[in-house]
This record gives sequence, structure tokens and C-alpha cells, in this order.
Amino acid sequence: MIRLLHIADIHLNTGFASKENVVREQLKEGLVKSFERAIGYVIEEDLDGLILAGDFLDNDKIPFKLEQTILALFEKLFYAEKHLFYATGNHDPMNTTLFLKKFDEEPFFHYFDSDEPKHLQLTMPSGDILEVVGCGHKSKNEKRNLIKQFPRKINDHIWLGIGHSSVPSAFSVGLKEQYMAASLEDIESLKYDYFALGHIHIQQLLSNRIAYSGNLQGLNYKEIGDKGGLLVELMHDDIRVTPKVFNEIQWEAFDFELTEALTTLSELETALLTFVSEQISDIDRSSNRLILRVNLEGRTSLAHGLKETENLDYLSSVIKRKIGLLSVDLKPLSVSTLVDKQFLLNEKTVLSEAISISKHLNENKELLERLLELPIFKATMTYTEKIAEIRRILEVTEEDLIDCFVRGKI
Ligand SMILES: [Mn+2]
Repeated sequence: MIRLLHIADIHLNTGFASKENVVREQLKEGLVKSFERAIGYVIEEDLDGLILAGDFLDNDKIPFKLEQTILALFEKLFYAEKHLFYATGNHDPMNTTLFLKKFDEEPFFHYFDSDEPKHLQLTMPSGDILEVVGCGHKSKNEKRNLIKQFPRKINDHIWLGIGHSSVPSAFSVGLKEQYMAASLEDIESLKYDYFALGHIHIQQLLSNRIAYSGNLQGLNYKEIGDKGGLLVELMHDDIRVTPKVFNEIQWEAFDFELTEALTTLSELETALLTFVSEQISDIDRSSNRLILRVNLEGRTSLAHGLKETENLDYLSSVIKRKIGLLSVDLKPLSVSTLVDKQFLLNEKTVLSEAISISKHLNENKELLERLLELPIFKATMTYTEKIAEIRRILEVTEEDLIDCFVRGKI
């Protein structure tokens, strides 16, 4: 059996420039600690090695201190006779990782930084022969599917593939850059025993032998929850993949609905304290390791108060201190003034007229015909598609109109 830890997308030298000093330093330290934990796990559990599936680093600026830490941690692995398989990703600097040259002669270091797939054969302590195929890149914007050039498994050794690549069918939040895109079928057709992927930060198994490990610690509010890597145990005709948690700091984001009942900032403070405590009751909060965002949404008589950064900062600091968190960011995502809708509709105003017109826009045939003549449609669009597009544009909701008028946007 061969046992490896698969991790990726650590982005170890991320700057967290938008954060205040204290939080920034803790986030940076947290990344290093998470990586130390992963290295420690490989050594303590006596695994055979560590796979870094790209984006280990984030950019060219690697602080000297961090460089030294990386060298020391890599050395620790090699001293313990653990293999390190590192394939570069789109965020790994191309020519600036000169400090890793130190390990050019190191038999346990296997660096896949070329856009030519590299194929190694190693005899592992168990006596199993491991065939490893991986590649890196020459451009941050690799459009070619280099995985297509990987050789297929041709013997009964254990085959491991490593690549930093976007698989279009994988789950990701928002639009992820299509970097070295390869389809799941391309990877499956290689018939490898395991394929370690990097690039998408959400841990997921695309099949029982192909997986993204996700990143070691979240980098922003989109990367919430536990983070870590995958323990991969490879046998000749079997495989076991087990998630392992390594993150030091944990990001979370919640939506808080403002209600009419909250009429003072003090009531809001109490409500937020209860809400946040409930939301995080299942999370281990030892050592203030949570960084939270609370999105505020809804209509409230407190809207004006919540426009003031000073008030938001004050509320954040109270929640942070009373609950014991690393940081809280209260974000008024869509907060608007409380209005009496029925009253507004019944008034003789431009707003009530606008609402009644918007309700009937889609039924106005003369208007639809005029709009169809506008040069705004793609040549390939059918009549039905054009009508659907017009209806989409005309769909000005009551809420949007009220917002525009009441907030004084018009
Ligand atoms: Mn990437």
C-alpha cells in the first residue's frame, strides 16, 4: 500500500491586503500553520509522501522569512524520507522559485514545473512501484489541455497523476478561470489509480479516483468551513480517500434578515449576538479562529444608522469581543429604509404612477413592437428570444422603483 496526502491551492504568500493589520498577520500565520500541520501529519502518520497540486504560492513576492520557513519545512519532510510531489499552478511564480534550486539534487523532491509532462518511476518502502506523471506550466494562462498528453497506464504498477487544471463539470463558486481545462473523460481515460487535481478550492471527488483536495485554509468569505486535504491510500486494486482537516483559521458568512421589530441599534446588537451564537454553535471556536461576515438585508428604520461606518465598526467590535472571534465584518448588503408600501401606492405621486406603468409594460403591444426594431439583438436571435429579452429588460420590480425613489436615487 502507498499512502499519500493530497493538498493544493495553499497560496502561502497571500497578502490579505484588504484586512486590518492584526487580522492580516493572523491570516498569514494561519496559512503557514495549516501547512505545517499537513507536513506534520505526513511525518507523524508515517505516510509515503505529500502531493502539492499547484498554487502552493500566490505571486512573485515571497518574503525572505517565509522562504526560509518553506525551506525548513521541505527539509523536515526529506529528512523523514517523505516524497514531495509538487506540480506548479497558474499562481505559482514561474522563474522566481529559485530558492527551491537548493533541492535540485534532493532524491525526495519531485518538481513538475515544465509544460512537458514528466514521468517518474519510484520504488516505495512497501515494495510497490509508483509511476507518477505530472506537469506544470510556462504561462499563467495555459489554454492547452496538457493532461491529454499524459501517457495511459500500461502496467500493473500504481499510477498517480498530478495536474493543476479546471475540470468544467466540477463544482465551483462563481466563474473560475478556465486554466488548462481537461474533461473528466480525458482524465478517466488515463486509467490511473489516482489523479490529484488542484485549482478549484472546494474539496470534491469527481470519481473515486479523481479529486480536488480544496485548499488548506480559506482565503476569503467565499471559502467557508473546514479546509484541508485528502489522505489517499492506494492498493493494487483498491483505493481509500479520506478527508483531513488542517485549517487554522476558518471563514464563515451568514445572511441576517433585518425586521421591522428591530427599532434601535441596541435591539439589533442583542439580536445579532443571539443570531451569530446560534449560527456558530457547531463550530470549534478555540483560540478565536473564526473570521465572520454577516450580510445585513432588508428594510429597517435603522437604515440611516447602518450607513455609518462608525456604527457598523462599533457593532462588529462588540460581537467580536462578546463571542470571542478573530474578526467580524458587518456588511449592509441590501439595507433600505422602511416604507409603508400600501401608503406609497395609494398616494398621488410619480412613484405610484411609475409602479402602475411598470406593471403594465409587458402588456403594451405598441411598445413591444417599437422595442423589437431597436438594434440591440444578436442576429441569430429568434422572435421569441427577442420578446423574452425585452420582457427581461422591462421587468422593473416594484421593490426596485421604491428603492430608487425612497433612497433618492432619482
Ligand atoms: Mn489555480
